[in-house]
Amino acid sequence: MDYEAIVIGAGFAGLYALKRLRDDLGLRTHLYEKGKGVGGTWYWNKYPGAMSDTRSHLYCYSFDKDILQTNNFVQHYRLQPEILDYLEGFAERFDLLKDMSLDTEVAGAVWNSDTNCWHIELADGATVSARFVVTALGLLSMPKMPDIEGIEGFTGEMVHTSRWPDDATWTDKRVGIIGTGSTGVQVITAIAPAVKHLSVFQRSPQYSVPSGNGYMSQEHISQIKGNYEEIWNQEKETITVFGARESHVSAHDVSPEERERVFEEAWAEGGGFRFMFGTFNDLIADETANGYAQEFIRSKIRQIVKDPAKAEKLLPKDLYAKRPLCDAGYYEQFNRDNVDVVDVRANPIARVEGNAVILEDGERRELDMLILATGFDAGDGNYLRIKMEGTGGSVIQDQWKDGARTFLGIMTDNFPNMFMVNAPGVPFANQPPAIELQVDMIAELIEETRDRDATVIEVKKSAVTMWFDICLELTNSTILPKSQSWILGANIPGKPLSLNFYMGGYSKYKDVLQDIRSGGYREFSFNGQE
Ligand code: FAD
Ligand code: NA7
Repeated sequence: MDYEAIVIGAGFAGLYALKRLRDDLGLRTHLYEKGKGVGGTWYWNKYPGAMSDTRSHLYCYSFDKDILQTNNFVQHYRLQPEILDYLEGFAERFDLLKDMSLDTEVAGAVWNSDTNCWHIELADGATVSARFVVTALGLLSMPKMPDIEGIEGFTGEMVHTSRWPDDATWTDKRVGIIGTGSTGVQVITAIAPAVKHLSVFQRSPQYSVPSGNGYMSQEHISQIKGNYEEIWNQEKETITVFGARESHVSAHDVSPEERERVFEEAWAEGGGFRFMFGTFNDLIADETANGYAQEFIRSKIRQIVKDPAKAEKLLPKDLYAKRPLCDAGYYEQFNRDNVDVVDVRANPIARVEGNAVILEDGERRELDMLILATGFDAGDGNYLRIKMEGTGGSVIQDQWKDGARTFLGIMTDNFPNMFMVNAPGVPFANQPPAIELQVDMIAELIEETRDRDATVIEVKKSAVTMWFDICLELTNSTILPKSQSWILGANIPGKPLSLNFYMGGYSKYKDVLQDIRSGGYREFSFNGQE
């Protein structure tokens, strides 16, 4: 056996897993990452305007109190270069790089029931073996390319936002962008002032609120640093841990004037999660409550966008139930003469020819650069592209053909000793602390296996089925199934329902883990024993 544990992926999840398994459990551990550097999401997504919209002091590992004291975050939200710098610094500080192979893609993982080991196949054909594997392949990591005739032959510069090259330039160019999700909104806002012309090919208009990003006062920063432990403790009792002060008030229980006041206050303060979860507690649970928020944001769009024809195209008419967005002046960009919105639902893109995007009505837009902000095959996207074979010839692609099924998002049946971070079924919450919960549980389960003098841990199918049912029930108690987005896998044509999230959120997930502990880990078998 080459290693006791192998970790795949060097984002927030993989880096923390390597540290925990190697330093705290003392396992001989190695990490493989297909990127040339560490950082995961923040290594790949270098597009202009990329930022996290979780509060700066919460978009980091919560265990790492020292680094926050020395880390100089200055704005409410961290921009991509700062987050990448933070993760690179984390890898350096804990001396993680010496146990990693970067630029190394994992192509397969096959379980050997005779030796109770995983055989990991690397893309270059080499094989390594390990007792345990932690796959930290990313929630939003496998890029989704649009299926448009002729696009691969585009003769200008074409770039997917999650594969943004360091030397890309857009100044004074004729740029087209497909996609107006969180990414598209950030890119458009960042590049609009500099480009010669921007054609925004919009399929679904978006609800977005101001981010409210800006520099924090020194007092505010000192106050956070001085009370950091307490802030995290309080946050960890919330559902989302986004720092958004979740509301306990229904939108139905206040007068129309009070609703307006609450929405105005949230709009002025900024933050997408703050707006969706901090105004009223039923915006994602109740269509009428949701409708109040929709109408408020639509009225803001009408006020901001001066050209009524453009404003009409930008007005979302469906539910406010995708991942909540925020921006640094998105709608304002459409007041520029050089920025245009093309409604590709009404007039779809027919094909790409040479350097032009051709619309169904025959209109031809010649471009120097085409930006694809078309999102990701979320959740199981990276899993389904690896050959993964568990016990008795089980293959992940077959096992998950009707949608991914996991217990807690960290393990699936027939795949002993294989743990996952951020696979479908993880809490809908700020990611770094949610990742810590999962990785800590994985470390605990490996320790439990050792304490029982066992070499094999496997989750029971009944636990996987139970977790799926819980996730389904919670999702069905929201209006999410009525909206089409990556949250339930609806952005990938033909993809079955993908329950990417446990909608109980962080604090309830933490309670579930405690129940498992108190119950003696009966959801798992150890060396085949109950
Ligand atoms: P990732 O960071 O995606 O890392 C997975 C790694 O696995 C990647 O580096 C990938 O190259 C590697 N990998 C995959 N397959 C293989 C393979 N076969 N072989 C080798 N390596 C492989 N979350 C929030 O909570 N708040 C936010 O504000 C927020 N903003 C976001 C903004 C953007 C633009 C995006 C894309 C995501 C955002 N997220 C946000 C979600 C974000 O993905 C998580 O917060 C977090 O970074 C996920 O970390 P991870 O380690 O699980 O996955
Ligand atoms: P999203 O949120 O999935 O957005 C993708 C966008 O691309 C969305 O506007 C899509 O329109 C659009 N899209 C995708 N394919 C096409 C085609 N073929 N034609 C036209 N438009 C298309 O991805 P993001 O990267 O913005 O954000 C993902 C997450 O990363 C985000 O939630 C953050 O957590 C970070 P649609 O809405 O499907 O009509």
